[in-house]
Amino acid sequence: MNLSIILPTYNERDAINALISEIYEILEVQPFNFEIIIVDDNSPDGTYKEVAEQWKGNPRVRPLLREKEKGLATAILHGIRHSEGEKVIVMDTDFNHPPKLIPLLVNITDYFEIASCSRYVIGGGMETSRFRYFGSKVFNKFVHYTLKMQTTDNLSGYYCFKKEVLDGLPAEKIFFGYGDYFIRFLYVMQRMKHPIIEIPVVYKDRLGGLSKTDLKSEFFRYFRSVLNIKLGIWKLN
Ligand SMILES: Nc1nc2c(ncn2[C@@H]2O[C@H](COP(=O)(O)OP(=O)(O)OP(=O)(O)O)[C@@H](O)[C@H]2O)c(=O)[nH]1
Ligand SMILES: [Mg+2]
Repeated sequence: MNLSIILPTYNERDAINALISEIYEILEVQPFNFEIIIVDDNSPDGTYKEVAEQWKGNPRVRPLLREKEKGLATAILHGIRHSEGEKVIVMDTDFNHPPKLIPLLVNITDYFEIASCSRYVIGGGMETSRFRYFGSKVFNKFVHYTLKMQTTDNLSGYYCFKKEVLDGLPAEKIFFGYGDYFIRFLYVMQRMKHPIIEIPVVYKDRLGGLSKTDLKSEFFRYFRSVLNIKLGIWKLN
């Protein structure tokens, strides 16, 4: 298997099948094998059922249901662990992350081990909220100066990587919490000197459903996560 797309969902019934269809149409004309893995945390709106019914009998679309555990980062790790692809793409399931970048991400990871989408390289941006765009930009500067990270968008969460970069690593020590897991992921990858390229992305408006991000509490979580790395309170080994 060449590529696994991981789609974490929580109450995304409105748009999830449209997103899977769009990804599917992009991928079925590509010269590589793929699977699309949906990791749903037993969403009350019935996201899992919606996907399972729509794609029944199609082995390329694999909905996974987590009945006990909840949380974005552990859902992504669950998907990665159940995936068969040599490369993995992780993305939001509400159309914030445009699927048209998928072929580019897959091709460019032949040359770089990780391709991470960024709102802060030339050509990137955010159609959704100016407040979040600039707030995130300032936070990313803070991450840059505190942890000496070279990546410009450490909260993106739309990326492709060769799965082997996680070989031998205690991945559960990276993949916990919410969007802050991505700071830890990029931090570890940069410390391990894996080649990373940033690709410009323009975030689109969420299509349907409700946001799961509570800006204030997430900001404090992200801030704490960065300080924990800096002060050595968080360590990989
Ligand atoms: N499986 C799983 N997925 C989650 C969980 N929380 C969020 N997600 C998914 O993670 C992605 C990001 O969540 P969003 O609510 O879109 O967060 P956001 O992009 O910061 O906020 P918006 O601007 O509203 O799009 C979406 O695909 C969600 O469905 C969770 O606890 N479990
Ligand atoms: Mg979103």
